[in-house]
Amino acid sequence: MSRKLRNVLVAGAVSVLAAVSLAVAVGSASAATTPTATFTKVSEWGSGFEGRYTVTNGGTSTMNSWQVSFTLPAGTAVSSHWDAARSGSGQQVVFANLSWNGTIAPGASVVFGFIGTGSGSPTGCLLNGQPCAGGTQPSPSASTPRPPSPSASPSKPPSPSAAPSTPPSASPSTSPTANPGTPVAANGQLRVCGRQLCNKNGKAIQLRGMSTHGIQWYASCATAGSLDVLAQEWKADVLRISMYIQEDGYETDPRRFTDLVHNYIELATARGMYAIVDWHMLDPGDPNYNLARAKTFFAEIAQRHANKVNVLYEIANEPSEVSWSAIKSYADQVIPVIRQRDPEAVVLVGTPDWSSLSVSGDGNGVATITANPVTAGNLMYVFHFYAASHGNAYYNTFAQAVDTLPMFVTEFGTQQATGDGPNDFTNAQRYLDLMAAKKVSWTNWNFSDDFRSGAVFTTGTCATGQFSGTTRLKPAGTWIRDRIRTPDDF
Ligand code: IDC
Repeated sequence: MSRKLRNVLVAGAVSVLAAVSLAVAVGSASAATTPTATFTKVSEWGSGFEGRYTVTNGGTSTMNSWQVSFTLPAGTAVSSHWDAARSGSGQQVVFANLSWNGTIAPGASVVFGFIGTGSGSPTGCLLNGQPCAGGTQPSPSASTPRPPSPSASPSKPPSPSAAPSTPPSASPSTSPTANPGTPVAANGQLRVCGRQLCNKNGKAIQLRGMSTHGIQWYASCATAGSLDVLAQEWKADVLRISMYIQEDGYETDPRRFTDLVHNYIELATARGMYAIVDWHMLDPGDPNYNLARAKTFFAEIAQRHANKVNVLYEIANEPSEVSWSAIKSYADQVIPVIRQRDPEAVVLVGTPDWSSLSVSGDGNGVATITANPVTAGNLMYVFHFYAASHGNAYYNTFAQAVDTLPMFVTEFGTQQATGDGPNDFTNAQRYLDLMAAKKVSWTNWNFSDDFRSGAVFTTGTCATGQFSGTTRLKPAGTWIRDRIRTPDDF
């Protein structure tokens, strides 16, 4: 059976399971004339579940804050949550809005969620002290169990922005819905579940793909043709779009670079790949130096692509010579800008000392982050390594981190940290084996024809447009292509 067909069948089987899993829906947003909070079990896996509340303003005046409280039966508990502040004690759970999602216009909704342990469901739900089913005018279907509503599904509706917002140059020949069996069709909206990345059915998955080189230099290597090869021949799940801020990047022409990124997102989407928008800050190493730029950029990107399920936001490539608390402060300011517009997308945050989890610094990165995590949920921390430079100290820290924190390796090379020099495939394979075992997703540096050994194509390839096959690949390119092509376990 072909890999693609198998993916479709597996995805179909899993979504049937998800659809028959218990969905407890309280209230009917469409019928109520007052605010409602609707609960859905998005997925269940025996020992736990992902729960989601949709708070809908069914009234006629704007809501400025919201609080949802409920009771869980003994043996059921909340283990993690996102997009709400949690209080309450024992079996009594209270979730309230964060600073950025308290305002709900009439007719609009806000979603927050949590991972539950056990198998019970909430009861006695109150929204701002009133029954969640709709205050004084509960709808007739108030307590009738029903399947998850489309708005509560983890998959977003087909993107209305795909057609009108597509820059002409990106005009994809195929739409995402015309690509059944692609990674995005199989997995839909991703969410961080515990320390892992889960697909729309709540299954932990691993994505594997490539990072572009800096798009200010190597745009000719990331084209419709090369991305066809990446998606179809290499069978990549994900494209990282690397937009430098300095070094002739974004800061020189924000409009042009924002449009380039829009275009790459459309190209990845049309090929059924996930797209990581990489804010490639490098020097200066303090992400706060580019804070205002990052807010402007991510506001537009998140606004435009909010209806897509395949965009991940990497908000700081490699912080350096800066404390974790400064990085966290930056993340706590940029993430709300994204979440306000695209509430469900996974966000990736770089870690100290060139996304080494501080291995290149004080070495205490995992403990420091665990003690003072980024405020928002549904996010992962970033680790980068270069196999010919980064031996046991890096490996051991990473191995510790993957059991503790949600991790995503958005950059690694089989060579030295310069992206050049001899390959150490043995050490690289050690990292890849760990990432496969733990289902840690990765993108490799880089999909270009730069002269360095870490650029997959031989110099001059991009100008020819001949990306297919293996004849134009450097050793690192052949090696990584084989490891991306391996069948996925979606
Ligand atoms: C390198 C490129 C090189 C470019 C340089 C610019 O390979 O062509 O001149 O950036 O700063 C990273 C960075 C990534 C580096 C890469 C290899 O995120 O930008 O690319 N690397 O040095 N961190 C560790 C290694």
